[in-house]
Amino acid sequence: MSAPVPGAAPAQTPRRALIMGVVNVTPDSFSDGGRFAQADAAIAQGLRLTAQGADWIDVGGESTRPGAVRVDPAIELARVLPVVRELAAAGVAVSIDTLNASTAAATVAAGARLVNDVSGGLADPAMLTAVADGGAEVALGHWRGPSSEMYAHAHYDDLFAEVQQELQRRVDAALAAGIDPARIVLDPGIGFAKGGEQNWQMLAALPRLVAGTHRVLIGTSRKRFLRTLLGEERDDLAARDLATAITSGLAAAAGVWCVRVHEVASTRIALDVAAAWQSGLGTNSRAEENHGEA
Ligand code: PMM
Repeated sequence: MSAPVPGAAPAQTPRRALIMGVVNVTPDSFSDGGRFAQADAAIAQGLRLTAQGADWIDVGGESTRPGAVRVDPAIELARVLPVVRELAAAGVAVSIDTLNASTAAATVAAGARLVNDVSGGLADPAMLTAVADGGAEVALGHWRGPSSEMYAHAHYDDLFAEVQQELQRRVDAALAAGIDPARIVLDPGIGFAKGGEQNWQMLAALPRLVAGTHRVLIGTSRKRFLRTLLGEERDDLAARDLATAITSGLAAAAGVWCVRVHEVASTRIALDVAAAWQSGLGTNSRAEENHGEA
Protein backbone atom coordinates (compact mmCIF):
# COMPACT_ATOMS: atom_id res chain seq x y z
CA MET A 1 0.00 0.00 0.00
CA SER A 2 1.35 3.48 -0.83
CA ALA A 3 1.94 6.06 1.90
CA PRO A 4 -0.79 8.68 2.34
CA VAL A 5 -0.20 11.87 0.35
CA PRO A 6 0.53 14.77 2.75
CA GLY A 7 -2.41 17.15 2.86
CA ALA A 8 -4.74 14.69 1.16
CA ALA A 9 -8.32 14.38 2.41
CA PRO A 10 -8.72 11.78 5.18
CA ALA A 11 -9.20 8.28 3.84
CA GLN A 12 -12.83 7.43 3.25
CA THR A 13 -14.33 4.08 2.53
CA PRO A 14 -17.31 3.64 0.24
CA ARG A 15 -20.23 1.65 1.59
CA ARG A 16 -21.48 -1.35 -0.29
CA ALA A 17 -24.59 -3.49 -0.18
CA LEU A 18 -24.46 -6.66 1.92
CA ILE A 19 -23.98 -10.15 0.49
CA MET A 20 -26.02 -13.15 1.60
CA GLY A 21 -24.25 -16.37 0.60
CA VAL A 22 -26.54 -19.34 -0.03
CA VAL A 23 -26.04 -22.78 1.49
CA ASN A 24 -28.78 -25.21 0.45
CA VAL A 25 -28.72 -28.31 2.64
CA THR A 26 -30.93 -30.16 0.18
CA PRO A 27 -30.60 -33.06 -2.24
CA ASP A 28 -32.64 -31.26 -4.92
CA SER A 29 -32.08 -27.49 -4.90
CA PHE A 30 -32.55 -25.33 -7.98
CA SER A 31 -28.91 -24.54 -8.57
CA ASP A 32 -26.56 -26.31 -6.17
CA GLY A 33 -28.70 -29.35 -5.41
CA GLY A 34 -26.98 -32.12 -3.53
CA ARG A 35 -23.55 -30.57 -3.14
CA PHE A 36 -24.03 -29.52 0.48
CA ALA A 37 -26.59 -32.08 1.61
CA GLN A 38 -24.33 -33.30 4.43
CA ALA A 39 -23.97 -31.00 7.45
CA ASP A 40 -20.16 -30.92 7.42
CA ALA A 41 -20.02 -29.98 3.72
CA ALA A 42 -22.67 -27.29 4.30
CA ILE A 43 -20.80 -25.83 7.29
CA ALA A 44 -17.54 -25.78 5.31
CA GLN A 45 -19.32 -24.03 2.43
CA GLY A 46 -20.77 -21.42 4.83
CA LEU A 47 -17.32 -20.69 6.22
CA ARG A 48 -15.81 -20.57 2.69
CA LEU A 49 -18.44 -18.06 1.50
CA THR A 50 -17.87 -15.97 4.64
CA ALA A 51 -14.12 -15.88 3.93
CA GLN A 52 -14.94 -14.75 0.37
CA GLY A 53 -16.91 -11.76 1.68
CA ALA A 54 -20.43 -12.91 2.54
CA ASP A 55 -22.00 -10.84 5.34
CA TRP A 56 -24.81 -13.34 5.92
CA ILE A 57 -25.13 -17.07 5.27
CA ASP A 58 -28.61 -18.20 4.26
CA VAL A 59 -29.20 -21.83 5.24
CA GLY A 60 -32.10 -23.68 3.59
CA GLY A 61 -33.38 -27.24 3.95
CA GLU A 62 -36.25 -27.19 1.46
CA SER A 63 -35.88 -26.42 -2.22
CA THR A 64 -38.15 -23.72 -3.69
CA ARG A 65 -37.20 -24.43 -7.31
CA PRO A 66 -40.17 -24.44 -9.71
CA GLY A 67 -42.05 -27.71 -9.37
CA ALA A 68 -40.40 -28.68 -6.06
CA VAL A 69 -42.53 -30.72 -3.67
CA ARG A 70 -42.85 -29.73 -0.02
CA VAL A 71 -40.57 -31.37 2.56
CA ASP A 72 -41.74 -32.57 5.98
CA PRO A 73 -40.78 -29.82 8.49
CA ALA A 74 -39.08 -32.40 10.74
CA ILE A 75 -36.81 -33.48 7.86
CA GLU A 76 -36.10 -29.86 6.98
CA LEU A 77 -35.16 -29.07 10.58
CA ALA A 78 -32.90 -32.12 10.86
CA ARG A 79 -31.04 -30.90 7.76
CA VAL A 80 -30.53 -27.29 8.82
CA LEU A 81 -30.23 -27.28 12.62
CA PRO A 82 -26.63 -28.57 12.97
CA VAL A 83 -25.52 -26.22 10.20
CA VAL A 84 -27.17 -23.17 11.76
CA ARG A 85 -25.81 -24.05 15.19
CA GLU A 86 -22.20 -24.51 14.03
CA LEU A 87 -22.11 -21.42 11.81
CA ALA A 88 -23.72 -19.22 14.47
CA ALA A 89 -21.22 -20.53 17.04
CA ALA A 90 -18.42 -19.58 14.64
CA GLY A 91 -19.73 -15.98 14.68
CA VAL A 92 -21.42 -16.09 11.27
CA ALA A 93 -24.62 -14.05 10.82
CA VAL A 94 -27.01 -16.83 9.85
CA SER A 95 -30.29 -16.46 8.01
CA ILE A 96 -32.74 -19.37 7.85
CA ASP A 97 -34.57 -19.86 4.56
CA THR A 98 -37.82 -21.56 5.53
CA LEU A 99 -41.59 -21.53 5.05
CA ASN A 100 -42.18 -23.28 8.39
CA ALA A 101 -42.75 -21.53 11.72
CA SER A 102 -41.43 -24.54 13.67
CA THR A 103 -38.12 -24.48 11.72
CA ALA A 104 -37.86 -20.71 12.12
CA ALA A 105 -38.41 -20.89 15.90
CA ALA A 106 -35.94 -23.75 16.46
CA THR A 107 -33.19 -22.25 14.33
CA VAL A 108 -33.57 -18.75 15.81
CA ALA A 109 -33.19 -20.39 19.23
CA ALA A 110 -30.02 -22.03 17.85
CA GLY A 111 -28.57 -18.68 16.76
CA ALA A 112 -30.10 -17.67 13.39
CA ARG A 113 -30.60 -13.89 13.28
CA LEU A 114 -32.87 -13.54 10.25
CA VAL A 115 -35.85 -15.58 9.06
CA ASN A 116 -35.99 -15.58 5.26
CA ASP A 117 -39.54 -16.56 4.31
CA VAL A 118 -40.06 -16.35 0.54
CA SER A 119 -43.82 -16.57 1.16
CA GLY A 120 -43.85 -13.52 3.46
CA GLY A 121 -45.63 -15.54 6.13
CA LEU A 122 -48.37 -16.82 3.81
CA ALA A 123 -47.27 -20.47 3.70
CA ASP A 124 -47.53 -21.01 7.46
CA PRO A 125 -50.08 -18.98 9.46
CA ALA A 126 -47.93 -19.39 12.60
CA MET A 127 -44.79 -17.90 11.00
CA LEU A 128 -45.11 -14.20 11.83
CA THR A 129 -45.95 -14.84 15.48
CA ALA A 130 -42.98 -17.21 15.71
CA VAL A 131 -40.72 -14.50 14.28
CA ALA A 132 -42.11 -11.89 16.68
CA ASP A 133 -41.56 -14.24 19.64
CA GLY A 134 -37.99 -15.08 18.59
CA GLY A 135 -37.04 -11.44 17.99
CA ALA A 136 -35.16 -12.10 14.71
CA GLU A 137 -35.02 -9.97 11.58
CA VAL A 138 -37.42 -11.13 8.88
CA ALA A 139 -37.27 -11.05 5.09
CA LEU A 140 -40.77 -11.13 3.60
CA GLY A 141 -40.89 -12.32 0.00
CA HIS A 142 -43.51 -11.65 -2.67
CA TRP A 143 -45.25 -14.98 -3.26
CA ARG A 144 -48.53 -16.17 -4.71
CA GLY A 145 -48.41 -19.91 -4.09
CA PRO A 146 -46.16 -22.92 -3.67
CA SER A 147 -43.37 -23.72 -6.13
CA SER A 148 -45.44 -26.51 -7.67
CA GLU A 149 -47.91 -23.95 -9.01
CA MET A 150 -46.07 -20.62 -9.01
CA TYR A 151 -46.20 -19.86 -12.74
CA ALA A 152 -49.98 -20.31 -12.75
CA HIS A 153 -50.14 -17.10 -10.68
CA ALA A 154 -47.93 -14.95 -12.92
CA HIS A 155 -50.71 -12.70 -14.22
CA TYR A 156 -50.61 -8.98 -13.50
CA ASP A 157 -52.37 -5.86 -14.80
CA ASP A 158 -49.73 -3.65 -13.18
CA LEU A 159 -46.79 -5.73 -11.99
CA PHE A 160 -45.07 -3.20 -9.73
CA ALA A 161 -48.27 -1.85 -8.15
CA GLU A 162 -49.54 -5.35 -7.38
CA VAL A 163 -46.23 -6.59 -5.97
CA GLN A 164 -45.98 -3.47 -3.82
CA GLN A 165 -49.56 -3.83 -2.53
CA GLU A 166 -49.14 -7.52 -1.79
CA LEU A 167 -45.86 -6.88 0.06
CA GLN A 168 -47.55 -4.11 2.05
CA ARG A 169 -50.21 -6.60 3.14
CA ARG A 170 -47.44 -8.88 4.42
CA VAL A 171 -45.86 -5.94 6.27
CA ASP A 172 -49.25 -5.13 7.85
CA ALA A 173 -49.60 -8.77 8.95
CA ALA A 174 -46.06 -8.73 10.37
CA LEU A 175 -46.76 -5.55 12.34
CA ALA A 176 -50.04 -6.99 13.60
CA ALA A 177 -48.11 -10.05 14.81
CA GLY A 178 -45.84 -7.74 16.83
CA ILE A 179 -42.71 -7.64 14.64
CA ASP A 180 -40.62 -4.48 15.06
CA PRO A 181 -40.85 -2.54 11.74
CA ALA A 182 -37.10 -1.89 11.87
CA ARG A 183 -36.55 -5.65 11.59
CA ILE A 184 -38.53 -6.07 8.37
CA VAL A 185 -36.80 -6.56 4.99
CA LEU A 186 -38.76 -6.88 1.73
CA ASP A 187 -37.96 -9.07 -1.27
CA PRO A 188 -39.93 -8.75 -4.55
CA GLY A 189 -39.34 -12.47 -5.16
CA ILE A 190 -37.49 -12.77 -8.47
CA GLY A 191 -38.74 -15.97 -10.14
CA PHE A 192 -41.64 -16.36 -7.69
CA ALA A 193 -44.95 -16.04 -9.57
CA LYS A 194 -43.05 -14.13 -12.25
CA GLY A 195 -42.00 -15.20 -15.74
CA GLY A 196 -38.85 -14.06 -17.57
CA GLU A 197 -39.88 -10.59 -18.73
CA GLN A 198 -41.67 -9.85 -15.47
CA ASN A 199 -38.43 -10.44 -13.57
CA TRP A 200 -36.62 -7.86 -15.71
CA GLN A 201 -39.52 -5.41 -15.23
CA MET A 202 -39.29 -5.94 -11.46
CA LEU A 203 -35.56 -5.32 -11.49
CA ALA A 204 -36.05 -2.14 -13.54
CA ALA A 205 -38.52 -0.97 -10.88
CA LEU A 206 -36.15 -1.63 -7.95
CA PRO A 207 -35.43 2.06 -7.25
CA ARG A 208 -39.18 2.52 -6.58
CA LEU A 209 -39.20 -0.37 -4.11
CA VAL A 210 -36.01 0.88 -2.46
CA ALA A 211 -37.65 4.31 -2.02
CA GLY A 212 -40.12 2.73 0.43
CA THR A 213 -39.76 2.34 4.19
CA HIS A 214 -38.07 -1.06 4.40
CA ARG A 215 -34.70 -2.47 3.40
CA VAL A 216 -34.76 -4.53 0.22
CA LEU A 217 -33.22 -7.95 -0.39
CA ILE A 218 -32.95 -9.35 -3.91
CA GLY A 219 -32.12 -12.81 -5.24
CA THR A 220 -31.31 -13.25 -8.93
CA SER A 221 -28.67 -15.92 -8.44
CA ARG A 222 -28.52 -18.59 -11.18
CA LYS A 223 -32.23 -18.16 -11.87
CA ARG A 224 -34.00 -19.36 -14.97
CA PHE A 225 -34.55 -15.86 -16.44
CA LEU A 226 -30.75 -15.42 -16.59
CA ARG A 227 -30.44 -18.74 -18.41
CA THR A 228 -33.09 -17.56 -20.87
CA LEU A 229 -31.16 -14.34 -21.46
CA LEU A 230 -27.91 -16.23 -22.02
CA GLY A 231 -29.46 -18.74 -24.41
CA GLU A 232 -28.52 -22.39 -24.65
CA GLU A 233 -25.10 -21.98 -26.28
CA ARG A 234 -23.77 -19.63 -23.59
CA ASP A 235 -25.53 -21.05 -20.55
CA ASP A 236 -23.12 -22.65 -18.11
CA LEU A 237 -22.45 -22.09 -14.42
CA ALA A 238 -19.67 -19.52 -15.02
CA ALA A 239 -21.89 -17.49 -17.37
CA ARG A 240 -24.80 -17.64 -14.94
CA ASP A 241 -22.59 -16.51 -12.05
CA LEU A 242 -21.27 -13.63 -14.16
CA ALA A 243 -24.84 -12.60 -15.02
CA THR A 244 -25.70 -12.93 -11.30
CA ALA A 245 -22.79 -10.70 -10.28
CA ILE A 246 -23.83 -8.06 -12.81
CA THR A 247 -27.52 -8.06 -11.82
CA SER A 248 -26.46 -7.97 -8.14
CA GLY A 249 -24.11 -5.03 -8.81
CA LEU A 250 -26.86 -3.16 -10.64
CA ALA A 251 -29.30 -3.92 -7.81
CA ALA A 252 -26.75 -2.56 -5.34
CA ALA A 253 -26.41 0.59 -7.45
CA ALA A 254 -30.22 0.85 -7.32
CA GLY A 255 -29.94 0.93 -3.52
CA VAL A 256 -30.84 -2.54 -2.28
CA TRP A 257 -29.66 -3.49 1.20
CA CYS A 258 -28.53 -7.03 0.39
CA VAL A 259 -28.14 -9.47 -2.50
CA ARG A 260 -28.56 -13.26 -2.13
CA VAL A 261 -26.08 -15.29 -4.20
CA HIS A 262 -24.57 -18.77 -4.47
CA GLU A 263 -21.14 -17.63 -5.70
CA VAL A 264 -19.86 -14.83 -3.48
CA ALA A 265 -16.42 -13.87 -4.87
CA SER A 266 -17.63 -12.45 -8.21
CA THR A 267 -20.56 -10.63 -6.61
CA ARG A 268 -18.22 -9.11 -4.04
CA ILE A 269 -16.20 -7.63 -6.92
CA ALA A 270 -19.39 -6.35 -8.57
CA LEU A 271 -20.53 -4.69 -5.32
CA ASP A 272 -17.10 -3.12 -4.76
CA VAL A 273 -17.30 -1.68 -8.28
CA ALA A 274 -20.86 -0.42 -7.67
CA ALA A 275 -19.79 1.23 -4.38
CA ALA A 276 -16.76 2.87 -6.01
CA TRP A 277 -18.89 4.04 -8.95
CA GLN A 278 -21.46 5.63 -6.67
CA SER A 279 -19.08 7.20 -4.18
CA GLY A 280 -16.25 8.21 -6.50
CA LEU A 281 -13.91 6.46 -4.03
CA GLY A 282 -11.88 3.58 -5.39
CA THR A 283 -10.72 2.00 -2.14
CA ASN A 284 -11.98 -1.29 -0.72
CA SER A 285 -15.60 -0.86 0.27
CA ARG A 286 -17.10 -1.73 3.63
CA ALA A 287 -20.47 -3.28 4.28
CA GLU A 288 -23.56 -1.14 4.87
CA GLU A 289 -23.83 -0.22 8.52
CA ASN A 290 -27.48 -1.20 8.66
CA HIS A 291 -26.74 -4.85 9.24
CA GLY A 292 -29.47 -5.67 11.70
CA GLU A 293 -28.14 -7.50 14.68
CA ALA A 294 -25.20 -8.94 12.75
N1 PMM B 1 -34.76 -17.55 -4.05
C1 PMM B 1 -34.62 -18.85 -3.77
C2 PMM B 1 -34.60 -19.29 -2.43
N2 PMM B 1 -34.71 -18.39 -1.41
N3 PMM B 1 -34.92 -16.17 -0.67
C3 PMM B 1 -35.06 -14.87 -0.94
N4 PMM B 1 -35.16 -13.97 0.07
N5 PMM B 1 -35.11 -14.41 -2.22
C4 PMM B 1 -35.01 -15.24 -3.29
O1 PMM B 1 -35.08 -14.76 -4.44
C5 PMM B 1 -34.87 -16.64 -3.04
C6 PMM B 1 -34.83 -17.08 -1.69
C7 PMM B 1 -34.45 -19.83 -4.91
O2 PMM B 1 -33.83 -20.99 -4.57
P1 PMM B 1 -32.27 -21.41 -4.78
O3 PMM B 1 -31.51 -21.08 -3.57
O4 PMM B 1 -32.40 -22.88 -4.98
O5 PMM B 1 -31.77 -20.72 -6.01
